[in-house]
Amino acid sequence: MKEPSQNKIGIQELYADDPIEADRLVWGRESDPNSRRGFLKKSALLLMGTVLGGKIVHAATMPAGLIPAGLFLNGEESLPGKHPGLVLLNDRPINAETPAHLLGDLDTPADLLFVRNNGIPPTKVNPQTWTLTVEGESVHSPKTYTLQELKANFQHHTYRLVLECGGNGRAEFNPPATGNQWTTGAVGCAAWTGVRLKDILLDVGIKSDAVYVGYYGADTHVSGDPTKVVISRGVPMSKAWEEESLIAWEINGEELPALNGYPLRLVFGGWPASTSGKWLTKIVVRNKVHDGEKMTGMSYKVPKTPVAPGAEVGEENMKIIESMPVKSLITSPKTGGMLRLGSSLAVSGKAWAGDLSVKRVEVSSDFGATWQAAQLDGPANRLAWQSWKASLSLPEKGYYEIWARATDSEGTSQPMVVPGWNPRGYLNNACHRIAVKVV
Ligand SMILES: Nc1nc2c(c(=O)[nH]1)N[C@H]1C(S)=C(S)[C@@H](COP(=O)(O)O)O[C@H]1N2
Ligand SMILES: [Mo]
Repeated sequence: MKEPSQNKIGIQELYADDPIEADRLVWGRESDPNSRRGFLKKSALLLMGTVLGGKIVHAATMPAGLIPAGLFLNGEESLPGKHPGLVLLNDRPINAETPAHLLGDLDTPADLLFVRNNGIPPTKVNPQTWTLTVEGESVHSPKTYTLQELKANFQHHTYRLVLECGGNGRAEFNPPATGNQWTTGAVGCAAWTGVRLKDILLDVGIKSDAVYVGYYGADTHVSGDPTKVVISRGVPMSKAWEEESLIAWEINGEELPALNGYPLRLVFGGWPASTSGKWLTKIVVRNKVHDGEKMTGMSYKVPKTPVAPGAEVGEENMKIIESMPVKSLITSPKTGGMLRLGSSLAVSGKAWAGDLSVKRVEVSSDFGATWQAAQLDGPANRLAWQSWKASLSLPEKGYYEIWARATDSEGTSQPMVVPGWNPRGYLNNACHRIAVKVV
């Protein structure tokens, strides 16, 4: 399926010091529909048809991730409270990622933060009556707080924290893994405000045998079965006690978007975002590794030792993902930009490294043969992403790829190709690449 129309856009210039109005400058398709596995599920297409008031006739050839233009006819965004630039991967449950060129802000705006729902968000949320209960084998006695009490009785803290889905980058694994075919956009870093989980745990009183905390949220299972838990994951006590581990009600000074956990959620920066429970109603303090929904089985786990692509791996040989690996994104220019020969190309982006920090970012315009150091800012606080920028000169007319590679504080760099295959397609931290033409 070829789509030549966009290639006919006339030559546009990218000026080095110009903020890039990306949509005018694209010479190719931003994503080749042939390269994207996972066309929208039949059920999703049917549902979209209902919303659009008629079936999508050529649904079979509709590229994955395309949001039907009809959804925007009234100037409405397809997802409530979210930016129209998000790419919808699934609509039941809703999953949408952020294109790299929209992630250039130091604090990802709330409407640009990706959405990863495993179930159906609660529809009637009343912050006045919302409560959080802390219970489990390892609390002395359970305690319930209203949202008002959390806000009134504990110190507020704000941290910039990276949220990245463990499955970000999954689309590149081969053999493919089932699940949302995230490309690069299941990540963001925002200023989260709330109370420290630690302060609440201390207030409740935790026994010395505590091993893990787990969460429960108010979302419901896609099947409609009210007895089924959507997801209930968690973190070991060492992460729970960290100063940056928050029970948050604000993002960048605003209420949480409905799709991102309004009115209350956990935020564990640097860990798979599946630990950051949304629509938070309950925290359990366990005397063993939490065994909630999607803690057990193969979810959010990778093989203990490397395996060949496509290998069958038994559960006993899998381990729970903890800190996320070092990674970076080129947020400007947007892939597909054109540059006039003789001008230098300003490249910039973000880099992050799970529980660690990033000590170096390099860029390459020759497929990794040579690398040039980028100027790298420090993080706003521990577990925040870091901005970087570089200026490249591209010597002659033609096609280039710009690659970025980050190295963490312990000296581990991003791989240039897709790293270790794993059955569920987690932790792809391969270098991000964009295309640029010099004309
Ligand atoms: N209650 C609840 N919490 C949840 C989820 C969910 O489906 N339900 N999804 C988890 C997963 S897998 C991810 S990646 C993050 C996504 O957070 P976001 O949608 O705010 O970006 O939320 C996590 N917390
Ligand atoms: Mo996730």
